[in-house]
Amino acid sequence: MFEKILIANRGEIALRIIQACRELGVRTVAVHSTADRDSLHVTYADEDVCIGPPPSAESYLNVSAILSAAEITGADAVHPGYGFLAESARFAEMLGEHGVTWIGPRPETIRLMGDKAKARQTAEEAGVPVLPGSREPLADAAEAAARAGEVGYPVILKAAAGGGGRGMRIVHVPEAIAGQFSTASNEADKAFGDGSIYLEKYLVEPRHVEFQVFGDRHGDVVHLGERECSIQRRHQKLLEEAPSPALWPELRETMGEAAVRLAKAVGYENAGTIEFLLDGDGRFYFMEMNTRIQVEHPVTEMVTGVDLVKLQLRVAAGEPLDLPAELPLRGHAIECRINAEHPETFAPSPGRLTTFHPPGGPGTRLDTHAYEDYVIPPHYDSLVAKLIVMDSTRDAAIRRMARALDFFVVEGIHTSIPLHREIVRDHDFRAGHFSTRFMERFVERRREAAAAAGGRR
Ligand code: MV4
Repeated sequence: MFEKILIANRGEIALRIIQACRELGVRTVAVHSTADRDSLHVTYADEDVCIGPPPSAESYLNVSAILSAAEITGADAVHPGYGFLAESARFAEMLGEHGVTWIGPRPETIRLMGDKAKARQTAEEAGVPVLPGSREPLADAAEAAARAGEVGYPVILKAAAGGGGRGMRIVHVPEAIAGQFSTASNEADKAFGDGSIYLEKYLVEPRHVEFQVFGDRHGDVVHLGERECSIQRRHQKLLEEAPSPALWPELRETMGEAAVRLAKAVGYENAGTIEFLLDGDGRFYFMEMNTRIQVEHPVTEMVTGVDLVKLQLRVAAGEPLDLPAELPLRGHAIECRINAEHPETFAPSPGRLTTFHPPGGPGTRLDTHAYEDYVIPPHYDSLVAKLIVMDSTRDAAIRRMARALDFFVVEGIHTSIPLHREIVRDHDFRAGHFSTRFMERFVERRREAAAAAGGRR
């Protein structure tokens, strides 16, 4: 095992990694911007290094400052968390050149899966279902029109260098394909320095179901079940659960086998997530692979009993996975991402937490870097806390989440807690009847209800 690792991140995930390290007896180095001097990850780490001013580009994305911090503190390894440099193949490579271990997959794997067109092709070659579409990036608007005609409308144009919803265009009619292709390609070129676009048949109301996979350095790969991630808004997940209410044992097995097949095909090491779109008839299609630990990893930890962050360190240190191929899953877990934002307008709401009373009790976990009087800086993402509950059944877990949300008091800023209280009481959510369009409908219904109430006044 490593003696000392550097954590190239901030917020709750930096703290989560420090917790794992403490239990493993690994010393920790925090890096931080000048805006994060009073952050708990700095307080709890054994050592800390200031790496720059508040903007991420000059601190948490500052590769040379982080490399220097690793060098001067003598860190054996770097854990990137999620976001920032977590999927930078170049950073992973540079660490290797400096003799520092990257706690994550090999740089080549990050690079391959970062190209969403190549990832799709790799999945297809591994025998994992993909939607009808283009195998290679589209050469021009004429080819886009030809392919779209073959697969049938609606189609979706995706940037090879995009991912997570960035640089996508849905096209419903042939008249629009050429124009949309050109706009998408130009935008992708501006945003990512790569205008490559590929195309797929567009699924209208899918669910987002993703499988947690794990590989070790000895060629062993397992999956740890799935997470249901359809409750999201503008590609930001709001609530995740494990298991998915849409799967049944045979489908879980088939999808899990597909996920493992793809991970094995690329010699996957460490933690990864294979995202699928699932239609109403139980057909599933590869969407993307994320080559990092994810925000929503705790729901998987709750139903498997596996500490995924500790496992990341063990596997990166060369230890074997030592997990059964078929991991038993127990109970049901739900996570609510509590954001510092207005529950109706979704506008960011940084500032001081004048009151912070977190909930506790059986089966209730809170992953957070927040505390009373902590000031949420305006420079980073708005995640304040992840409230995770588990219980024996989905119904019981929902009731536990409703209770925990009711007992969570935050004052001084706006948070998404009131929004989450509404979601967990929603009839369709409770019934498990929803798709990726759930929040669109939810916000629309709320607008209508507000308009009706206004009309009565
Ligand atoms: C799709 C799709 C429908 N059909 N691809 C969104 C994020 C990026 N990973 C790909 N995404 C989608 N790809 C086909 N062929 C619908 C989405 C999508 C979506 C997927 C998961 C969760 C939420 C979503 C919201 C809008 C669109």
